[in-house]
Amino acid sequence: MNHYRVTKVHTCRAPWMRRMGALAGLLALALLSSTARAQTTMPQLFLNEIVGGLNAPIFLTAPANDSRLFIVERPGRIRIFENGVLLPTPFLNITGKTDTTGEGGLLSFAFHPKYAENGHFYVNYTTPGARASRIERYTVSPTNPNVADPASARLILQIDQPFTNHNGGLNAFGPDGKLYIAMGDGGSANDPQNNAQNRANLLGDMLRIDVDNGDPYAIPADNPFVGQAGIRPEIWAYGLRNPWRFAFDFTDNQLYIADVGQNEWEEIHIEPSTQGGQNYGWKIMEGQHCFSPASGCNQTGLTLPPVEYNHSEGCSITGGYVYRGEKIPEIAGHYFYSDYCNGWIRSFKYANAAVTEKRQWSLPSVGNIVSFGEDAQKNLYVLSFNGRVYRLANQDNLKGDVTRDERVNVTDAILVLRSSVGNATLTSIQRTLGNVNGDANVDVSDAVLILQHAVGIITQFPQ
Ligand SMILES: [Ca+2]
Ligand SMILES: [Ca+2]
Ligand SMILES: [Ca+2]
Ligand SMILES: [Ca+2]
Repeated sequence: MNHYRVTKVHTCRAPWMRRMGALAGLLALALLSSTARAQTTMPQLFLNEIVGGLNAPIFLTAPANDSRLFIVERPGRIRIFENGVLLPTPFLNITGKTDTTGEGGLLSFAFHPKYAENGHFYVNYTTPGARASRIERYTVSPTNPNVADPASARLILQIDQPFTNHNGGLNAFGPDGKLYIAMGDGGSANDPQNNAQNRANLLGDMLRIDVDNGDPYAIPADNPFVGQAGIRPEIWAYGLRNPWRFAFDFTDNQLYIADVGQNEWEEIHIEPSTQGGQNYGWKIMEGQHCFSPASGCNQTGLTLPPVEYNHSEGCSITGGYVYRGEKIPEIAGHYFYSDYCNGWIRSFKYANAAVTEKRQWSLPSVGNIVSFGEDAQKNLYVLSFNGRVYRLANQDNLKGDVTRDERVNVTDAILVLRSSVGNATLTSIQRTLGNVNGDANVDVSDAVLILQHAVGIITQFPQ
């Protein structure tokens, strides 16, 4: 194209012609963006409260092919939520071995991929005063699937902690069947011992061990630093500050690590789960920015995060999961995360080294989000500092479900009927869900429609 000619023609046009041109451009943009919106219509998501009254819920998981939810309470208990009931007896109680000093406590656990056969699971907790991080294996009772045997404890790994914060804390098995353990830089601030860049210790690292061989574990032969002098062979990747939560996407075989930042930047690293050896940069860098030194840092060999956000938008990243559940197909493949201080929930897709579809969801506030969790059906959960656990849901699927058990049945119709005669009071969320005919009121006509839906006379509510 002849740039000079284009410029010349443009400058010769009358002012009104230029305005018309600009208007046509705006119109085209508007049409384009409306097309884009139509192509990416997303459901209205909703956080459906599943269970409350927990004591500092901090992690949630489940064994494969199991309908139970296992919820970690930070003081040292694992609770089971089964068939709508929080069982009074904990699955495991190790409150005598841990306390919640600093950022300590029982921080997570992982079921062995062959839990159904061997009954093993692996906890990650800090010893009293957060003096050390301990990885222990426990085994379920041979006679009661809802209770673990406290006497089955077996120490797998202990890592001394110099400070009470930045203990990492997540255990998870990868697609390769190896146990991955996220370790923070030890704590204080600004990594005073330079632990994240020092591969002679296990602080500030992602570890990978083989719990099916060795005593108490074996080093996988394909760990990236095996045989290198002065480097701990357990290290899978390093240069992490406090990787509080990380997640494997078993569909795309990617590892997402959400690393909590220091003063300015929260970051998410995404790498193929088969690729180890990365230096994720801390404390040379914080996010995509030099930290020490503050400018002109040597970035050679560093792997930078494809996603970061500034402390103007939060204070501490809470990493989540890539959604792979069946109930909300529109968000399949989207990675969800939050911020502990601001409580928003955001997501994006990551493929071919590109981040797309970044969005912040419009959701009711549920306070400080401590962690996400995933059940055996790959439903996604949000755990709040308020002691409650919420399941991510499509609000349209909840229409008519005023009891919010994700089933529309006679109980819902009765509750709406009772509220219409002043015998029950609905919350504003219940009113939104119960107003199935979309008019101004929640009344008998809604109850009738819900009843018809419950017994199969209708399969859809009027829009
Ligand atoms: Ca620490
Ligand atoms: Ca280290
Ligand atoms: Ca219901
Ligand atoms: Ca209505």
